[in-house]
Amino acid sequence: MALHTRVTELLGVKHPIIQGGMAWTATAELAAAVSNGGGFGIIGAGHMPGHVLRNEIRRAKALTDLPFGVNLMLLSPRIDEVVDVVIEEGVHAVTTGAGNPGRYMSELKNAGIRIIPIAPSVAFARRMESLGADAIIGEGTEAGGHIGELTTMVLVPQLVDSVDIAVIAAGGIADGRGIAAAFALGAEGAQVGTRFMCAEECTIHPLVKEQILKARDRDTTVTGRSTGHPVRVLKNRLSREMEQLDVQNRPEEIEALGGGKLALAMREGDVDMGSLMAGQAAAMVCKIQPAAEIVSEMIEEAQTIVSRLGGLPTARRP
Ligand code: TUI
Repeated sequence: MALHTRVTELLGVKHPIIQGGMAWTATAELAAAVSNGGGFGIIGAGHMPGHVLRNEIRRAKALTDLPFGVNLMLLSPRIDEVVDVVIEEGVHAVTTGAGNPGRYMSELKNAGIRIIPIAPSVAFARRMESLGADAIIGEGTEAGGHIGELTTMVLVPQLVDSVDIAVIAAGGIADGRGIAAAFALGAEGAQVGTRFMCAEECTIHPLVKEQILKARDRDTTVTGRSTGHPVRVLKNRLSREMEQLDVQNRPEEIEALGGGKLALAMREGDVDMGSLMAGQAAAMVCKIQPAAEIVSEMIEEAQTIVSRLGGLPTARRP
């Protein structure tokens, strides 16, 4: 049974799997490999300056003829130049995270770029729909990196009941069971981050991949709650130091300690003092494999489950 939805239609892809736009992690190589595998690859712009992102987009174009996207990290001080580059280079769609993309929506839409904001709540999703979002990603607190409060299981069905645009589930999805569960909740696609960190084409440091493969169920924690920007990471020396500062309510020192630590982990491989942003599903990632194989394994497993359950649910609106 093909899993064709409004999301596969919107993104021009074979399978309803979107790769998470992970900063310092989702490079051109990974994005192109996911798109070549039939999913929707995404370059994570993170804090990149415009010229670096331009280069990544051009490299991805050289690696695939299929559509791919860019994740705009809205806390970036360089977000304005990043939006300009995305418009100049042209990508199929953007996802946005860590804030409100409202002020960029008309510019992006006028350039023909589809906009898929990440929403941590129903109110935010409704606001995005009214501003013209093409779909919405409901990201639960199981996800890695900067997170909201609600779980995927509770957030996604409420989004499905609250907006007319398609909902993509994210947070805690690392195998075909997660995809099937997302569909059962009414989602029309799934965003997968952590599992793609262990794709062969993912260029993060091998020592970080090793930490993900070793991770067990309770090995992530949330740091920085007192800063207003809670971040889920694999536990290490940095997360323990941050936890101390959190209980002492010293948010400025957490922000200072966190600066540059994602690159330290992902590029330098410092797994003690680097920020090992990853989701709870790290515990479910057990091998390094090509991105295309991750996509096909997850889809085949989801299809088997969906047919065993007797097909996809029909939309339920109150
Ligand atoms: O954005 C993410 N995950 C991220 S961003 C990131 S880089 C970073 N590094 C250090 C501190 C903070 C960020 C690492 N991981 N996921 C999507 C996401 N978006 N999660 C939560 C949100 C979000 C939060 C508030 C989206 C909108 C929002 O709206 C606030 C408002 O304006 O109402």
